[in-house]
Amino acid sequence: HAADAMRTDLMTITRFVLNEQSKFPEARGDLTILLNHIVLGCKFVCSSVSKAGLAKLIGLAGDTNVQGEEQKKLDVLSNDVFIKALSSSGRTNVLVSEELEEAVFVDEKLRGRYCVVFDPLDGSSNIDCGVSIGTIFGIYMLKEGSAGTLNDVLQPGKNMIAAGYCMYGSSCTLVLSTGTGVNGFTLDPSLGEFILTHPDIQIPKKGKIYSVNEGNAKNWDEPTRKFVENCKFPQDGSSPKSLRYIGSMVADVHRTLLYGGIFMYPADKKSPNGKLRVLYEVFPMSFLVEQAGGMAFTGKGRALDIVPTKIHQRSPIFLGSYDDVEQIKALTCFFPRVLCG
Ligand code: P6P
Repeated sequence: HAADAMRTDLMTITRFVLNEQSKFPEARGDLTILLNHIVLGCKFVCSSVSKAGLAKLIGLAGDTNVQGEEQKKLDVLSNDVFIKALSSSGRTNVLVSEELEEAVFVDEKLRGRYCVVFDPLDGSSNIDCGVSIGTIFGIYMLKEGSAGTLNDVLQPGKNMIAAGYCMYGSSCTLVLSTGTGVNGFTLDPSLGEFILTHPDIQIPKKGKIYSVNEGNAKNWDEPTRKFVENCKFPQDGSSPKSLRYIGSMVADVHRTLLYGGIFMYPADKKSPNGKLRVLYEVFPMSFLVEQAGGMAFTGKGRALDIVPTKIHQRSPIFLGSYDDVEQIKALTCFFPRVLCG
């Protein structure tokens, strides 16, 4: 009967978010409406990504985005879909997209109280070979008394009220936190609904996996080099960790959340701030990892404490199982990389 109950008592993401909203009597339902529009965007991108091979959507669109990378048609499509879905919700004010050099200020008639920072299709260089890619997003409230300026999206990550990602892989999985834990939903294409499949995700306290692009090892600083060395040749006689690196942040972080371990994009001599973007990669993933009981560290301090000054700025990141990130923190304090906060 339990299985039947499960089949008939479907916990959709819409129902789940409404349940969450009911815990806050003063809530006006704006976040629920905003999240529903984000879910719509994810469903659209999921369908486009799964058809890409057939619809010949892959291949270069000819333009290049602000990062100087060649823009694939799916990037352009995903960005347009999310900008339209977010602004038409009537709940957003300032939007930042990885694909757009400048922030978007929503038309006055449609303005709301939330600001969304997002990467519409992260890892898109992997599209053509079928590796999982994803949408990453973070949500801020407008600052007190603000009518919507750049400062509303230059807040530290700890001010986010929600964050999540949608991974487009063998299945379409949306992982979300609104500040009271992390939950995963899988799209049932026959229903067109995201169903709760990973309730209350808790990241294992310690993991057996380390995830980093070893190709950058030549340029790493001493703490990173020492930590990776320990993963491969443990001093305490424990067994070496396994290396798993997909090169698509959403896939690497999703595996880290479910299986444990540490995901790193460290600073190196070539890129002193690492590669990943603070607003729409580091902050949302750090928010989720902390909500799941893990830790997110920049090599200098807590990732969510960064106060951004530019919307596309980068930061090094070490995130995952609490005990594993503790180790890299301890090494950082031991080696004179920076003064330890
Ligand atoms: P590298 C993908 O381009 C991305 O932005 C992230 O999704 C991923 O974690 C990282 O870059 C991979 O970078 O230098 O290892 O190829």
